[in-house]
Parts: sequence; C-alpha cells; structure tokens
Amino acid sequence: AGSYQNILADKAGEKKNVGLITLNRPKALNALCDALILELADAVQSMDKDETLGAIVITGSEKAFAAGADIKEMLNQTYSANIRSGLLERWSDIGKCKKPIIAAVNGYALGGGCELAMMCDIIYAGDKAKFGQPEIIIGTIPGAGGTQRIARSCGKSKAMEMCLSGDQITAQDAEKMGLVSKVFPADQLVAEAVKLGERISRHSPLIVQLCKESVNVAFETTLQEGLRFERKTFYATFATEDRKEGMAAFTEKRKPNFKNN
Ligand code: CO8
Repeated sequence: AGSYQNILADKAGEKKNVGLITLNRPKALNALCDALILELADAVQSMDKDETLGAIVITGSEKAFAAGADIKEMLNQTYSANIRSGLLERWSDIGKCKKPIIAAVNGYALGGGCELAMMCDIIYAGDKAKFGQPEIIIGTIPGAGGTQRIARSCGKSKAMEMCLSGDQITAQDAEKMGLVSKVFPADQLVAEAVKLGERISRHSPLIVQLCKESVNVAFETTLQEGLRFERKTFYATFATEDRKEGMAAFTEKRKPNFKNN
C-alpha cells in the first residue's frame, strides 16, 4: 500500500498474511473526513487484490476507533451538494471487499464509526469500547447503514433504542446483543484480531471468499433463496482443487496445501 495521510496500512501476523489498517487521525478522534474515507477505500481495495493476504483487520486508537463522520466538514453541506458530489459513494467500496474484514474496536465507535465497524464481517471489541449512533443528537440520522444493520443483526427494539436515544452502549452490552462477537482487554485486542485473521488465512482463500459471500446473502434475501444460494455454492466447491485437497488431507491425516484454485 502507498503512503497515506490519515491511515496506516501494514501487513501483520507471523507470515505477514493479514492486512492491518489503522485509522490515524488522532486530533479528531479518527472522524471520517472525505480524505480518510478515500484512503480507507483505496487501502481496502489494494489489500483485497493482494494475494499474500488472507484477511484484513481495521482498527483505530485506544481512545477512538472512529468518532463518526466529520461534523466540521458536514456543517455547511447542502442537500443539493450532497446529490451532486454523491456524498459517501466511495463508502460502499469498503463493503465490496471479497476478503474477510475484522473490525478491532477500542474506544469510541460512534455514528459513521459504528457503521464502519458494522460494515466489517466480524467485530472484536476492547473492554472499554463504546458504540453508539448519536446522529439524532446533532439533528440528523445514520447515513451509512446504522438504521439497517443494527435492525438486521440485533432486532428492532435495540436498533430503535440506539438510533432514537443516541445513547452509547458498552462493549459488554454490544456483545450481549450480538453486535460484537468477543471482548478482550484493550491492549490485547489488535493482536487477537490479527490471530483470528491468521486462522482464517490458513484456509483456501477461494473457499473463504465463497463462504463470506454466502453468509452475506442471509442479510439480503429470504431464507429459501439463501438456502438455495448456499447449496449451489456448496456444490460449486466440488469444482475446485482446494476442496479435493482439503478432504484428501483429512483422510491422509496431514495438513492441507491449498493452492487458491
Ligand atoms: N467530527 C469532527 N471532529 C470531531 C468529531 C467528529 N465526529 N469527534 C470528535 N472530534 C474532535 C473534536 O472536535 C475535538 O477537536 P478540537 O480539540 O479541535 O475541538 C477532538 O476531536 C477531541 O474531541 P473531544 O474534545 O470532544 O473529546 P472528548 O473525549 O471530550 O469526547 C466524544 C469524545 C464523546 C467522542 C465527542 O468528541 C463526541 O461526541 N464526538 C462526536 C460524536 C458524534 O456525534 N458522531 C456522529 C457524527 S454524525 C455521523 O457519523 C453521520 C454518519 C453518516 C455516514 C458517515 C460515513 C462516514
């Protein structure tokens, strides 16, 4: 990855097979200004293409994952300018990544920061993390998935409570309601997220991609259509060398040697 002003892009893990993106705009608690979003989308896209990487971790600082969209940048924005510029268009590029993305959230994940975490495939949180959709407090509503993704992953009551009150919730509550899959001591969080990325990277990248795509269908369609998609995709794995290798390795009691093929 190139050199960025608002993020750091690195390779982590023993085999350097996990992409690590650190949001790095400390003076604004990693508020997601346009420049940061462009860099983030660029880094995610180039890591998605990098065949040495099996997964990506996105993190911030111990104080803030991201405190939301940049309020100072939005202050004088107008409706027509939003339409003309296609505000947040690059944002959806992050969601197009085919590799698994793990959000490692320490500190504040508010507004667009909470939405960024929810765009990732897995959320790990540090024990002091705080999640919230405070847009309502400043006279607007979530604009990058907050009203939709909380409702789908945690149900209506939780989504309404968070979006209508603007209250922050703790990492422990976020875990209880299923927003977050695990909570770790803050100083171990990024290492644990990278370890998960390393475990994912042991598998066939091709099959990992199909598996991620299949889980994502659960958020987009009916159960019947989703089950049909899953079964067809399961059948499709039998057209790959890696499926054959995985099952052969099991029967021969050895480790598989996947070729991404
Ligand atoms: N935008 C711009 N600057 C910010 C933001 C932000 N969202 N959050 C913090 N900052 C700046 C502060 O202005 C301050 O800068 P300065 O020292 O120059 O005044 C610096 O970061 C440090 O912040 P605080 O002094 O406020 O730190 P505290 O520890 O006292 O408070 C909080 C931390 C509670 C996180 C507080 O900063 C806060 O409430 N921030 C705003 C949170 C918020 O309302 N977020 C939602 C924004 S709206 C949104 O996200 C819309 C989403 C639509 C899609 C977005 C896609 C990107």
